Amino acid sequence: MEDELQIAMADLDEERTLRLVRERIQAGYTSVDIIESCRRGVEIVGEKYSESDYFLSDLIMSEEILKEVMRVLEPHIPVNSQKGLPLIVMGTIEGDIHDLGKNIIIYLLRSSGYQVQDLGVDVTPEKFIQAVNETKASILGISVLLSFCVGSIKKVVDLLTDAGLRDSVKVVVGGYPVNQQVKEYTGADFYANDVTEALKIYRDILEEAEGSVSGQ
Ligand code: B12
Repeated sequence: MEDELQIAMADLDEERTLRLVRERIQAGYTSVDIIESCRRGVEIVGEKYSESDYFLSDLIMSEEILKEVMRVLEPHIPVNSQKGLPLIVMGTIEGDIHDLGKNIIIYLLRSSGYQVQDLGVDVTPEKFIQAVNETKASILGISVLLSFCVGSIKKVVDLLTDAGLRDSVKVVVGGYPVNQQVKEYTGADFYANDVTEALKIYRDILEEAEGSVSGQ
């Protein structure tokens, strides 16, 4: 099915994109649906960049439009102040400065009541371990958009194992190049490259934790 919003985003037409976002909010679309249409549009921007139809300036333009979309969308994202949810540490892996997807996931998680410590971008494996140690977080989220940075995620998982923390921390990796193969190579527990799957993973981890507590 043709998705007008996805196309407007892929065309880097800011005015049309924001108009469609506002129309969809009015029409009752969920924020997840709206974000997904935009993400797919931005994916096309990336493909056009790979084919040299778009340039670096177009990637930057897609960033600006996506930030505006989030500014329009954020006041409409429902807030759930559920208490006692697990603490999540999250960051973009060393060498990589892409953070739009990570920031969206963090925003949605915080809106759902999770506490999230955001380490930012270009985070070294050592810094991830230090943050897990300091916060005692039980979930570690790592974002990666550049394929050649995937190796550093494996290093994070290896360091967690060396520190004796592997069994107490669920590792979730996310981002455009992430798939089952990346999950297996890095030793992560879960992977997601869209919002719906990402939120489902955190819900599943929570349910599993609650199940193991009530089952004790
Ligand atoms: C916007 C963009 C940029 C912006 C980033 C701005 C920012 N603040 O993030 C700028 C212009 C800075 C940029 C720079 C570069 N980019 Co760029 N960029 C993109 C683009 C077009 C969109 C990324 C994006 O924001 N998508 C929208 C968000 C919502 O989607 P997402 O990130 O996938 O996140 C979703 C899911 O993956 C998931 N998710 C994400 N993180 C996490 C984490 C967890 C824990 C979970 C559970 C889920 C999750 O949930 C999110 C919501 O749905 C992509 C194309 C693409 N296909 O992704 C290229 C792309 C990633 N860039 C690319 C490249 C090559 C570069 C540069 C090297 C270009 C250059 N010559 O300088 C630099 C690298 C700089 C660096 N060191 O990091 C390539 C990477 C190729 C590769 N395979 O490695 C891509 C794929 C474009 C392409 N097809 O060639 N880029």
